Amino acid sequence: MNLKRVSLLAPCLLLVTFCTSQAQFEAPLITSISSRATTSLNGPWQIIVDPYETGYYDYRFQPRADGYFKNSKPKSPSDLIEYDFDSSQQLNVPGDWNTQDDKLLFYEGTVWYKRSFDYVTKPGRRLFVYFGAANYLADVYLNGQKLGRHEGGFTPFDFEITTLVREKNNFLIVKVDNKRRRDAVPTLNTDWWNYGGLTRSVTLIEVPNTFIQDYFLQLKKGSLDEVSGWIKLSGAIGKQVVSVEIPEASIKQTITTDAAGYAPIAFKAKLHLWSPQDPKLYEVIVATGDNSVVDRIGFRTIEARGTDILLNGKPIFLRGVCIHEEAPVRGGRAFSEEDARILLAWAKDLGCNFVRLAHYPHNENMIRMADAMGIMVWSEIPVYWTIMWDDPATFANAKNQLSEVITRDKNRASVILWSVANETPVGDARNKFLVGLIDQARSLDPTRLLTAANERRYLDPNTQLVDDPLGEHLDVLGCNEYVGWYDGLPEKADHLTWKVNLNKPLVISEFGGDALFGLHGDKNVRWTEEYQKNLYEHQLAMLRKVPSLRGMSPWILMDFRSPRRPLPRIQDFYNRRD
Ligand code: GCB
Repeated sequence: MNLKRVSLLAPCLLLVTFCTSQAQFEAPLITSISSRATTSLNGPWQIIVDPYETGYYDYRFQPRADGYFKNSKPKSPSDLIEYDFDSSQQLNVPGDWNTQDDKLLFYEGTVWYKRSFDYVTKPGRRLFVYFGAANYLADVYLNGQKLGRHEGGFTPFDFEITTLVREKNNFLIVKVDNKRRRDAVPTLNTDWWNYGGLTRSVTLIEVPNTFIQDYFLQLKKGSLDEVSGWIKLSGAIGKQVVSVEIPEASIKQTITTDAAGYAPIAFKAKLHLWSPQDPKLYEVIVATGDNSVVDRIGFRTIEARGTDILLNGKPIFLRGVCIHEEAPVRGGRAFSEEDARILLAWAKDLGCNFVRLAHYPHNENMIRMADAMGIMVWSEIPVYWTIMWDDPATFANAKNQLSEVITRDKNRASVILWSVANETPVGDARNKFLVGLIDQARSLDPTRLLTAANERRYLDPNTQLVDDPLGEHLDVLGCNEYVGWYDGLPEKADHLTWKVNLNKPLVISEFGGDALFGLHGDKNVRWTEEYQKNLYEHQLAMLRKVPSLRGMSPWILMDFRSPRRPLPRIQDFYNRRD
C-alpha cells in the first residue's frame, strides 16, 4: 500500500471516527420534559429476546460490528441474516417484559427493542431522545450508530440525535440487559422483582439551538421568603438573558448568564407555602430567546432541629407508608399517572402525609402526583444490602444514579428526604462510600434533608440501640426493625426500650409482618390477618414511647413480587407485608 496515501488518509479517518464517536450524542439531562415540545415513542416496539447476547457478541465473545443494532435485511435471497425485528414479537413501552409475556416472567438477560419513526426537524432546532428509565443496562443505537450506554434501572437519560435523525425510517434500537451483577447497584441480592425492559416512557424532545436545559428554584434553606437557585442553558453562545416569572405572585426576574449559559438567581418572594394540608403549586415560567418552560412548583422549607423535623418552620410528624413501584391492579412495574394516583390515594386513605418510595427512584409521575396531592416523599437510590463498597466503579455508578434523581426531582416540593442506602452493614468502606454519596447530595441540593434506612442493634435483651456511625452525617435517622416478625413474636415489643445515640429525629422506616389477604386464624398463627393486626398493636404501643420518633413508614402499602418469597399458597412469589 502507498504509505503517502495512508498518511494523507489518516487524519480524514480520524475525523470520521471522531464525528461518529458516541461522545457527540451524550447529553446532559434535560429536565421538566412534560413542558417541552415532545413526540412520544411509546406504544408497541418490536423485540428480540437474546439470552446469549448473540446480537452483540460474536463467537469469540468480541463485540460485533454487524450486531442487531444494524437492523440488517437480506439484500438477496442468498444473504444470511439470522434475525428480523419486523417479524418478531412486540411489547409495549413503557412496560416491563416480565408481566407482558408469561415466558419472560423470570427472564433475566438481554432483550433488543426496536422502534421506527419519521421526523422532520425544523431548521435551527435540536432533537433529543429521552428515556424515563431502562432496567438495567441500556445500549442505545439510532440508524445503526451507537448513541451511548446507560447504567442504572430507575433514572432518566438522554442523547442528542440532531445530526443523525432523518426524515423517514429512523430505527431506534435499544439493547436492554437486566442481568444482576455483583458490582452493580443494586447488587445480586434484593427483595423485589427484577423487572426488565424499557419500563418508562421514551420521548423525542425538540428544542431551539439555545434552550433551558435545567433550573433549580426552591426556597433558600431556612428562609420563608427568598427563592434561590440557578438556571442552566444548553447551546448558549455568549451571555444570554433569562427571565423567571411567577405570574400569580407578580414576580418577574431577569438575569444574564455567563458565557457558558449558567446563572445563579435569588429573589425575595411572598409565597403561599406548600404543605400537605395545602399543596399549593405555582406556575413558574423560565424563558430565554424563543424557548420557555412552564413548570408547577411548590415552595416550602424543610429542616431538622434537635429531634424535630420542621416543615415551613413548624414541627411535623411523618405519618407514612412504604411503597414499591408495583402497579396497582394490573401488577408489574408502575409507570403511569393513573398508577401514581391510585397508589397515593390509597396512602391518603390510610391517613398518610408521607410515603417512603422504596428502594430506588420511582417514576416522575409519582413525584409530581405527590406534589399535587400534598404527600411528602422519601426518595431513595438502590444502594441496598451488600453493595461492593470497595469498588470505585460501583461508587461512581451509585453517585451517578443519585445525581440523576436529584437532577430530575430537585424542584418538587413533595421530596423532603434523599435517602442514600437501605440496611447496609456498618464498616469503614461502607461508611466512606455512603458519606461520599451524602456529600454529593448536599452539593447538588443544599435544601433537603439526608437520611438512610439503617439497622439497629441490641444493647441488652431489652434495649434497642440506634448508633450507626453514619448517623453523624445524616439529618434524619432512618431505621428498619422487624420485632414481632423476624425478631421474636409481637409481644416482644412490650419490653423493649429504644435508645438513640444522637440528638436527631428518628423515622422508623420499616416495620410490620406478612399476612395473606383473607387468611384468618388465631393471632399466634403466622400469615393470618389476626397475627398482623396483633403485631401492629404491639408495635405502635412500643413506638409511641420512643422520645425522638418523628415519623414512621410501615412495610408496605401493597403486596409486591419477589423471587425471595416462594412459599406455596401463601407467598407464591409475593412479599405479603401489606
Ligand atoms: C427489609 C427490607 C425490605 C424487605 C423487607 C422484608 O428489611 O428493607 O426490602 O422487603 O425487609 O419484607 O423482609
